[in-house]
Amino acid sequence: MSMFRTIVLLISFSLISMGTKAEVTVTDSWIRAVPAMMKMSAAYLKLTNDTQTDILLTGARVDFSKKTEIHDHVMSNGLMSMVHAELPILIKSGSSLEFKPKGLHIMFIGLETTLIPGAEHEIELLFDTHAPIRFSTQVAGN
Ligand SMILES: [Cu+2]
Repeated sequence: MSMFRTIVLLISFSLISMGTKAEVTVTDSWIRAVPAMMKMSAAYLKLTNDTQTDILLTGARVDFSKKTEIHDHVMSNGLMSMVHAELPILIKSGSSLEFKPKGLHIMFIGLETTLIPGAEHEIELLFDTHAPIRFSTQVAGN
């Protein structure tokens, strides 16, 4: 563990022990259910940075898909298309970032599990200078 990372961890621990609300939280998360033959899906969520420092989202990781990427949608010539989001994504202290249909999303390519509505799966968000955040979320219908 680098010195810088150790210092960042110490700072976050001391903020927690002081009783300050200093967390990065995930809310409103869900994974889109897809038919078994479809090997792609996406997840949506709201990420809120209540810590005193800006954080940088660098990626996501799951154990049910060959690839996990962060995508966005762009409009060009009246058509909406999917693109790789530019990483890392900055989430300033006190602000939040929304992943939603037709916008930013966590893309799963090469699904290895059928995403059945109601099933729970874990997603891990990866950051620069912040520990990974692992959370459980539910598969929901379209
Ligand atoms: Cu996508």
